[in-house]
Amino acid sequence: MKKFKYSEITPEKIYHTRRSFIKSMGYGLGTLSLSSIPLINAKASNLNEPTSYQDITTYNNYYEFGTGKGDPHRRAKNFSTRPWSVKIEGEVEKSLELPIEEVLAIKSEERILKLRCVEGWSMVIPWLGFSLSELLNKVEIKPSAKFVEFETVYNPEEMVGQRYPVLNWPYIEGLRLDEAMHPLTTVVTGLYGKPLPNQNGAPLRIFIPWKYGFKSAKAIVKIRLTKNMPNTAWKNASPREYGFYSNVNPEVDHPRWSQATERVIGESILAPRIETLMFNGYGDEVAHLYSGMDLKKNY
Ligand SMILES: Nc1nc2c(c(=O)[nH]1)N[C@H]1C(S)=C(S)[C@@H](COP(=O)(O)O)O[C@H]1N2
Ligand SMILES: [Mo]
Repeated sequence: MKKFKYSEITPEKIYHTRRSFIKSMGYGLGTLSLSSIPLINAKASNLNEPTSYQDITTYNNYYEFGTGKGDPHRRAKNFSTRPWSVKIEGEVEKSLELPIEEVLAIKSEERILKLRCVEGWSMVIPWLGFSLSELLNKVEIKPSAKFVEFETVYNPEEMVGQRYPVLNWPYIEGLRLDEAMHPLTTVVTGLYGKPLPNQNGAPLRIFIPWKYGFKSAKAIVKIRLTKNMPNTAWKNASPREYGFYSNVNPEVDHPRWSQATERVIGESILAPRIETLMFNGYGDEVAHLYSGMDLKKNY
């Protein structure tokens, strides 16, 4: 399976570890591509150790199935992910409805990316997926489109959490169009080389590694191009706590807790928390999207 270019996906710390590893081997960066360094060679940072399949699939946030971390894996077992289709609509010349089979036929690759939850924990997940731009390029986007909205399925029969007004269902998330077109914005189709488990967002979800985990909506049925900034589920629930951008930023505290550090899921509870990095460590790739913006105001 083709690996995504490391310089584009690897959190900063690991990236630098790899660079020094390469240097210590006496190779120049010009002669040896970063992606040819096996994962096993750069263990200096705990960020580099993928979280276990067990933890990734049993410690979840998916309020449609309950607010407990163990609820999704217990309650999503029989969730129906077929038949399924994804509509791309809104500010496009012609809207498109793609059967899930066509989406899954797009070539996925392994992308080892870190998830940083706004609650202060993180995981490293070997996703399978492809860039969202590949899907968006299937439609002709009108110049009036400035944002992209993602909508999770509404199915209270099977999603017991949707029977309660915990959030304003269906779950809506959104990105600015240029964020959505960034190659790191991933349509996730699987993890650990397997189809995506229901609790992780089957049959498809998005993943934006430099933003807090809640931006990465699960079980998507609609992708809507819009003129105006989407009214996202979490911003709607608590605008003071959750902004539209929600870039990982250790310098901007959540009103109720610091965002400076994070707990690594899978480590002993006695293990020290690690430092949270700006843009979750993907700043080299994405910081340019926000040049000139006050990220304290645009949280
Ligand atoms: N539809 C939907 N998507 C969602 C959520 C949710 O409650 N509903 N939770 C979000 C949050 S808060 C996080 S941290 C991630 C967790 O993804 P994971 O369970 O695959 O680790 O999913 C995000 N996507
Ligand atoms: Mo989260």
